[in-house]
Amino acid sequence: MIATETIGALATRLDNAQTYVADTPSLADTHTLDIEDAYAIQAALLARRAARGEGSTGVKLGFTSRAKMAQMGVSEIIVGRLTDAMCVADGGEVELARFIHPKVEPEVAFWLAQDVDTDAPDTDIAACVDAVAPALEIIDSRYRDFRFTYEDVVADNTSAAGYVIGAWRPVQDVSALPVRLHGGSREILGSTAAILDGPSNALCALLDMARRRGIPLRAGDVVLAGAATEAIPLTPGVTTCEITGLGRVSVRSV
Ligand code: 0L1
Repeated sequence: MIATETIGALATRLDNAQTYVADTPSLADTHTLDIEDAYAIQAALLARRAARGEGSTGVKLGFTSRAKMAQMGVSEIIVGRLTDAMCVADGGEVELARFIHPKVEPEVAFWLAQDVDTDAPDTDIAACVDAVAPALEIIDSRYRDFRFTYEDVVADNTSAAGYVIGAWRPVQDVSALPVRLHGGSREILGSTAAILDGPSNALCALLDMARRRGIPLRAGDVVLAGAATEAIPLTPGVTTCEITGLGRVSVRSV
């Protein structure tokens, strides 16, 4: 484990990269980090945001597609935190100048209606979910030229930068719904099945991660279950995610 001062310094570096919209080299260029260090840096980064008044709104999962895991050479999902500063209203506007090199992904969002008891061995996390919605996640890696390691991404709060949630609906089967992501000149088709073979598997994986990493899952939290397709650049104009049977959600970038 690296020294506490180093954790604080690296969290400050990532926080400044986001605040001043200035990319930073991979932490791995100068530090040997393990996954515990990476989550400790993420926690320190979120503590800085909380100290500025940002409220926690939930969690997001990353590397939930088999293709992305293979690309990164890993077999474990990653967890990041969402805050109210990242939330954009459905159909609302975001300023591209807020970001370094943003991309956008189509996702399924779950809404937790009750606290999840992460200590009990038989917790049914799906039973704590009250609603489901289509979502867009804006990711904005703070690393120069997208050059990062697995630990770098975790430290950087899994590239979390923004999210948009469509209309919430009662819980339904979302295991294999067609997905269409459209933005700029790009249209990507996919399926929610790409999210760990069904987003409800992502919930179980989240519970496991929450137990191991001491992440609280509270009533009112949003859970972004992971990307259903590859990410596309966030470009000026409207980006839409449409999930057949679940609805659509959009954001306008200016
Ligand atoms: O997929 C995710 O949301 C995790 C972030 C992956 C790293 C990146 O492409 O910025």
